[in-house]
Amino acid sequence: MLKRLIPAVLALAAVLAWAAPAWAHGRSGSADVRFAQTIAGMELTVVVRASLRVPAPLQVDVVAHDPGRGGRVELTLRPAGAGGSSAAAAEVREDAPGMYPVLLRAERVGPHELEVRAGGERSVLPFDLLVPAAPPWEVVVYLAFACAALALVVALVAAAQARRGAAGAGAVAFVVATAVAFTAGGLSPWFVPPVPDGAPAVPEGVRPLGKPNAQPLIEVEPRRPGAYAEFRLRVTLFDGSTGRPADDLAEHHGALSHVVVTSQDGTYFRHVHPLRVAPGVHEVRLRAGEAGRHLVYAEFERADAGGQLVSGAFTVGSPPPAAGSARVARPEGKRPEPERPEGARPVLKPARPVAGRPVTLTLDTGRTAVQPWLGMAGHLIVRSRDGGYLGHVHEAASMTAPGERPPDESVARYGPRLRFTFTFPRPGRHLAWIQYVRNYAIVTVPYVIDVEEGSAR
Ligand SMILES: [Cu+2]
Repeated sequence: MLKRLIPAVLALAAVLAWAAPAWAHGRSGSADVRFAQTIAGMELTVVVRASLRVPAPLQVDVVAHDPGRGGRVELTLRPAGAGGSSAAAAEVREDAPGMYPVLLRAERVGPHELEVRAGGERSVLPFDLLVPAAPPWEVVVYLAFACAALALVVALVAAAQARRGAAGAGAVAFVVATAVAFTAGGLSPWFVPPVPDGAPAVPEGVRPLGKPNAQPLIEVEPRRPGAYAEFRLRVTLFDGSTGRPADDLAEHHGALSHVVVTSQDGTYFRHVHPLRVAPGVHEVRLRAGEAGRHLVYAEFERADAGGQLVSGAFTVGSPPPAAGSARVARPEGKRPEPERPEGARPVLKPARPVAGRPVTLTLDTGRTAVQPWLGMAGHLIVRSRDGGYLGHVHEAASMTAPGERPPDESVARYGPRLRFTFTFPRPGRHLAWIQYVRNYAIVTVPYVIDVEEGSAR
């Protein structure tokens, strides 16, 4: 009996060892793809839902976190190379944050482009359309159960005909097949998941994290935006060795790139997600605040190169005016800066944070049903007063392990308390902004934290 089991178990191990090699940035075939986009005055997250097969309808949700003045958001899905495209549009309503589903059609797996158009702006987002592949162990389990059923029938028929030899063989085959099925099923959580259909092949000899970082260029247009005037901020990424555009950004916290713009004094704060207007070129339209120096931070991740945080600066307004000249007045009818919501007072523990030691910041939002934004229930962005340092921390309760699926925008199960743990590297005054989403709308809570010098230990 045992002798017969051993070859079966060895054969099973051989089949399962035929596990596919790990592939770059191992996104599972059952994960959604997210692109946060700041377009036409709206803050959107475009979510390409995972599909189980192709050809089939493909659901894309346009999540309007800040619908601004609203408008039509046109989506076009285009497979790389030949193949027909599919288009549809969502009508985002002014002051109606929420989810706007759109149905496109996917014809095949592999590299695709999703074009997003709104208000005369356009972004082209490359992604791989994946479909989960059947893992080898699943095939083994199904085959083994089929064999077990067949063996059971043979054994019963043979027993009914009083053929003891055949009945015994059938019974043994049934036991072996059942053992194989349960062994494969029971061990499956430890097997390497199969490469999804449509995933890019990893060329031989390519090491993960083997690419150099991208070289950034941060520019604004016009070079000196007027106070309260519209301007364009552009992040251009090059490959340092070839000089060609670095156009291989991976999805990083639900976007290709994240940009934070703050005025030196911190009264102006924008957390936005540029459009990919050309290979390696990421652009966002913004409206300036008061005149003065502004700091820009861009966070992104080049595939196989790891995450990067780069910074730049620009000045709003004309050169310092002569004494006594008039300041540019704030235009009427502009929406005021977001107010601090009722009850939102962060609590620090220890109350006087010390440089180099962890501090826990808890924000009581006063409400439950906080929703994730960019995969987290809350974001804490910290800047030193001079702007030389920027930190980004995620809410503790909503952190996911690598490979785990981030919570969906529609899941309103966080809060009322959001908790962040952070270590300030240097003492001094720091500006902090806590951001979270409720009823799909982004709430920003500004805060000032004074960090004390660490005593000698
Ligand atoms: Cu961001």
